[in-house]
Amino acid sequence: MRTEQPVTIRRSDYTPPAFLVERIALVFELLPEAARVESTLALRRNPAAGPTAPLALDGEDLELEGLWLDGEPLPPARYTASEAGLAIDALPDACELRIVTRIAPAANTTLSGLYVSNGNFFTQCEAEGFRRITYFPDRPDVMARYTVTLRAPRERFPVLLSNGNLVAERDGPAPAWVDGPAASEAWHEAVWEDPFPKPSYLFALVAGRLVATEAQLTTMSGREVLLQVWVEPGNEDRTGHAMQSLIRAIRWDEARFGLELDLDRFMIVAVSDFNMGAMENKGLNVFNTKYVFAHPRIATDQDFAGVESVVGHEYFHNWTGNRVTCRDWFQLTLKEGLTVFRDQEFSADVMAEQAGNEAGAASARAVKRIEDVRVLRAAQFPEDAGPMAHPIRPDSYQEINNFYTVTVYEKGAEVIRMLQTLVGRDGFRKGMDLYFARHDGQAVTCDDFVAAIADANGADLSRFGRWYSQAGTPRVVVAGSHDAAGRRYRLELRQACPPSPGQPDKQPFHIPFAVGLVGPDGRDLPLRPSPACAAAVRRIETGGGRATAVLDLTDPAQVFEFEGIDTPPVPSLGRNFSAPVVVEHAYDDAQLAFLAAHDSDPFNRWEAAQRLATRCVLAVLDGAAPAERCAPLVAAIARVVDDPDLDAAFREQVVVLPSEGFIAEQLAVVDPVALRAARDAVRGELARALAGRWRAIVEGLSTGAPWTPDAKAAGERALKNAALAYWVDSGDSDAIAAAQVQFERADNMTDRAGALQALLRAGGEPRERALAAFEKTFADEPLVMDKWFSMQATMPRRPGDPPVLERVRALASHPAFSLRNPNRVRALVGSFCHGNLAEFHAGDGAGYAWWADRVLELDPLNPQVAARLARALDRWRKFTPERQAAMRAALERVAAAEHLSRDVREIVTKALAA
Ligand code: B3K
Ligand code: ZN
Repeated sequence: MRTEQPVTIRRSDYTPPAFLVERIALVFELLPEAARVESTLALRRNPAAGPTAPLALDGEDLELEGLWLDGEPLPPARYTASEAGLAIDALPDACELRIVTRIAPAANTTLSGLYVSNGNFFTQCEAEGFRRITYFPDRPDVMARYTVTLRAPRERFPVLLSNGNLVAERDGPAPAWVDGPAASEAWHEAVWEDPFPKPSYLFALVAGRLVATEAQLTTMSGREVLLQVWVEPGNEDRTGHAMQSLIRAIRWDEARFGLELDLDRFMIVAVSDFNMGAMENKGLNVFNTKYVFAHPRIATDQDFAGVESVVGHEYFHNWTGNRVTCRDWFQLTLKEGLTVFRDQEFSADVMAEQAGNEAGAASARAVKRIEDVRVLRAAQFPEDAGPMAHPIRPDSYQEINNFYTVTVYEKGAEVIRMLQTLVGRDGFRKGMDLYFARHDGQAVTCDDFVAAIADANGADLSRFGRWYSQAGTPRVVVAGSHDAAGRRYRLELRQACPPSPGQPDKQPFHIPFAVGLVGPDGRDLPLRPSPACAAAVRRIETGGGRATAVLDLTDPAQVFEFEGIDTPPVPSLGRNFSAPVVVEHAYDDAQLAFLAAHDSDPFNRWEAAQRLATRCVLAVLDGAAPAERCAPLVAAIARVVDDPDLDAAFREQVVVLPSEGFIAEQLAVVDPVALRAARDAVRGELARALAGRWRAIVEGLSTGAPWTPDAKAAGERALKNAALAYWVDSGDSDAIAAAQVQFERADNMTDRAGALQALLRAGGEPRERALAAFEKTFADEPLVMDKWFSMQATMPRRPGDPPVLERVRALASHPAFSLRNPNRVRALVGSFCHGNLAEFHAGDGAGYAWWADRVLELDPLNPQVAARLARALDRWRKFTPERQAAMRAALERVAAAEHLSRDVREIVTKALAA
């Protein structure tokens, strides 16, 4: 394996490529142990680069067989070869270069480049995997037209797929270089042509024994297109939801953004060994089976939603990412933030449409918003406060794969959402239209995107650019005061952003801050800004009993005054989470309970209940008596649970307490064991005080009616399962019996896994019996076994239990576990290290030593997955001193390893840096 000195790549060092590739013809001769790749490049000197610059071809782990320039062999003296590729000097301004390389797909455990999974070939080229297939200027600003010929033994690899359109298929002889049994097999070939120029990271091939589910669709302009979902034989019955999601995504992009599918054929292929969720290769999306397979027997409602959103996400990349791509990898959020925003909107629109009426639609949108904000706060806020903090457009990196982060993706999506909030939904559409009119077919920057939004709307977004250049989560501190005599309410807003690595001081951000004022009767007060601040009030939205002002917060401190306010209102701040900031305001418990009951903004109703819950946990952690301290929370939650006007999905969001990870971020020093005890104490209060209600919910919603996939039924399942867990926590033995019945009789995975989760909380015999039964039933379903691994890795430790680490250790030797499969690693090792705070950080430091061993074991196999796992210790400085010392020792042990990938090295050195 390679051991590399850290090299830092900087955004400011960007230079245009010396040569452009007009066309590339690739011929693959595929055998698992050895593949031959012939690449013919039509090169032209880039007028934007110097007249003598050498051609730089990236290459990694390749065996070079030969090079030909305009038909003549190129002697080694004409080029310089290094670990990182080839440089060729003194080339004519236009020329043809032919390169033959050999690679070993079956030996490729990194799952980057060309590899083998279950006997089939797959590729993954983003970000820099194409260079592991052939020498090429492997950078997104080199866009070429591809023709791809695939040759392989016909029996073993009947299906040969690549990007674009299939132009020929024929049988042929085995290639001359092939010997042994493969030489006597019958070979065939397929030729694919992609009409659209694309960067190398969007190249893909798939070859093997696969079957397709198909659908035909007429696009908005009347073109007939073929849609295919390819899976291994036997899995056809679980592709329906992915196909329906694809069709919905195509329709949605037509309706919302006027964007049409531009190919005659669009394919999705499922693979079980995959480093991430899915990949948007042009016309040939490759997906982790987790985001394709959906059948109620094996997939939860959350899995169904995940499939829909990832299918949407990859499809939406066809315009935001593929037609218009990134100039360089620092611009990654240009495609990722925008595409996450688009998939969030897609899911929200689909959920709202299913709701049927206006109130249901608003609630469904709020639920989606809450889910997205939970992810942001649980994962991105900590990242933004830790050693890997970076702006959504980073300034430097050592390994780009380490920057496919929640910051680039989820915070990036929030930044796009703020742009939409600033210019309005119609204005945003105008901006998108201008972006495509200007940049279709180009590789561009984030500045180009913001300029299109600004120019289409005549908006001043000069300060807004700071969201792209500054890391850290801004804090907005709000003080409110009522002037009874003047009948005015005054809001004073101050913003500040903590320092982050390399950025000690921050400039103020342009924050769209949505506020409402809730009057004593629980209704929104009409908003009349005083003339002095009116210019900074961007918009007042009314309708449906709501009055929300969108304020332009651009300075470190600003004052907003509203007139005609007779009695002190309760301010509703940052409605619908209008900006990715932390909002601080001195609410008292009664005000939070009031907002939780009345706020016209459903997001902030949830938010108020979460604030109340967070405070309870923090107070109990500080020694407050749970029963007494939790009374206002219990009352507020009871009120929401009892509210017949609220749908089940929303009520479920309100009863779920903030995560340990989120609460940990509110603390200066974290003792995860104490934190879990405090949170469990608050849970216990809710469980016991409302035990009758939990029981009633479970019994009321356990109708025995057959499973249906609709949003209403899914919401009811979610609420029922949350209630079941509380009921079990209340200590009522009837609850355990009810969970066992549900576990045994469930006709769908949501209810079966929900019951199992509840039984894991119960512990003891019922837990072990259910785990054994689950394992037996689903031994042949890897994705379900992942749930089995992950539920045990994240389970609580009950009195008398050994540390959960012991169980996790044993599970790592389970025959269904493999360090070579990223889903298994995430399910067991990732879930434990990232998702079971109290057990991973149990006092003795054994978890950290185990973590270091796993990182070191995984790194030579798959650096990308190892680097993700390595991030589990990012926040080590936040913990108690003994834990800090043990974590530092574990990090140092990893950092001192003799052979370390660039990926893991960057993570651990940044974690250890001051
Ligand atoms: N663009 C890919 C992610 C590639 C990750 C490379 N380490 C999937 C997506 O965001 O749609
Ligand atoms: Zn993406």
